[in-house]
Amino acid sequence: MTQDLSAYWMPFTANRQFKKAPRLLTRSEGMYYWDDRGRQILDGVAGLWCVNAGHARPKIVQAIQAQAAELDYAPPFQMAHPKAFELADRIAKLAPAGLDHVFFTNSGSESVETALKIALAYHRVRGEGSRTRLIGRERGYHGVNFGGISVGGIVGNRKMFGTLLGGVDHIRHTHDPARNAFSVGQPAHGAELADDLERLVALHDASTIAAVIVEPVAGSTGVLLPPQGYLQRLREICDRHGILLIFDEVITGFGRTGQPFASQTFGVTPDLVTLAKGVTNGTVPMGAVLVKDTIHDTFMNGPEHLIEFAHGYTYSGHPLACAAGLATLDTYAEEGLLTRAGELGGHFAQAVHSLEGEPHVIDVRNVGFVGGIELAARPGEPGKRAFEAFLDCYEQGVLIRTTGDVIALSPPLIIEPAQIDRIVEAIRTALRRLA
Ligand code: PXG
Ligand code: PLP
Repeated sequence: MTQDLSAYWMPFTANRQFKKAPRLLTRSEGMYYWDDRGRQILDGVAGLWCVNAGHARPKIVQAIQAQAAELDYAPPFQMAHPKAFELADRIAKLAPAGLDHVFFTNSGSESVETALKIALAYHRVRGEGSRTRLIGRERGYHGVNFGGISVGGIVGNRKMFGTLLGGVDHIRHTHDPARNAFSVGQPAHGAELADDLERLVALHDASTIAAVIVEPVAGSTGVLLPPQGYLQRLREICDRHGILLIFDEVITGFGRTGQPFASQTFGVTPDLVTLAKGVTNGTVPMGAVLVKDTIHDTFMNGPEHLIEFAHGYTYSGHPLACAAGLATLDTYAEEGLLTRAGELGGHFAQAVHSLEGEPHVIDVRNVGFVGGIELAARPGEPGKRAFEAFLDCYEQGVLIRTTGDVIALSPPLIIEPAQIDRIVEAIRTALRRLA
């Protein structure tokens, strides 16, 4: 590397370590990346849980190129362009029934902020402005903005940043390896953990609580699945107390769990859904919030010349993102990708669970095309063993991702069985030579 790497302060990266031995990707196609050494690397993580249709898909590439030449930007406030309406309609048709309205953002983090604000404003508009409390869950990841880290439950993402949002509380996480280790699919034990919301209702009173936000499957924190019956129970408790239920589907959206949305996989419909990543196949930043009709309609009152919801981003519904999104949804539909993780999920499950019994492996978790392989932490060096496995796999030409001591797999939905096997064998090889 002749280039000076110092100016770029890299996100969520050990900057000094990285810059001593950079890993630079220079090209991508289908299931593969190529790096600056010209090596081909099998993508086991869909970039960062987002390139669900695989890389450089021609239809998406062409749509972005054509859009840039035709209409580069259109102001989204008191103005619009046709593709924003078209994409909103297409997304609403994929979404669980009743979630027919779409508010565009530019990332998962912005989607979370937007959903929390919709929840607060909704209660106020309908005359229950005392509902100001927001409830998250321990180990939750909801992006990095202030609302998201406040309801989030990852201490490392919170502790440096002061007092965060007031009026936030958390229910307990559902991770219970003592009872559920090596469960295939949803673990059997832990539905009763949803009752922790009743504890917070008893403490704060339902009349002060606006919404609860959870990931149907927690990704960033290490692939935590909802115990059987847990999400249903959470839904029931929210209904009983008039609390809105928000599913953060930033990683689970767009086919990751075997249905377009995890709400459909698990048969539980929330009031608001946050999405991002897969909506444009990772090509152009975009996020959105899906909103239940009754919530949306509550805002559509009062004088028609007034703005109903004082919120929005300069780049909400950006033309390039909308063009990319439409071509992405076409590609998903043409190739049946949004249900492929269900169809091939059996092979994927078998492959990742074959790592049970390998050195250091203390749990394996899976749903659709999501795999979590948890390693015992090396004493005094949390995360280091898994990171070494990541480096080893990269040298073998396979890109995996680690969070703490969990290896998280989330391959593009176009992956073939032999490629699943190759990823798992690379991990096996790495585990067998790791200290
Ligand atoms: N909610 C959830 C559930 C996410 O997984 C976000 C919100 C934030 O999205 P943006 O687009 O603002 O990054 C995410 C993002 C990982 C990893 O290592 C996962 C994410 C981000 C960074 C790393 O698993 N997910
Ligand atoms: N900061 C300033 C000074 C701005 O004028 C704006 C938008 O106009 C923003 C921040 C917000 O930027 P965005 O809409 O891209 O989130």
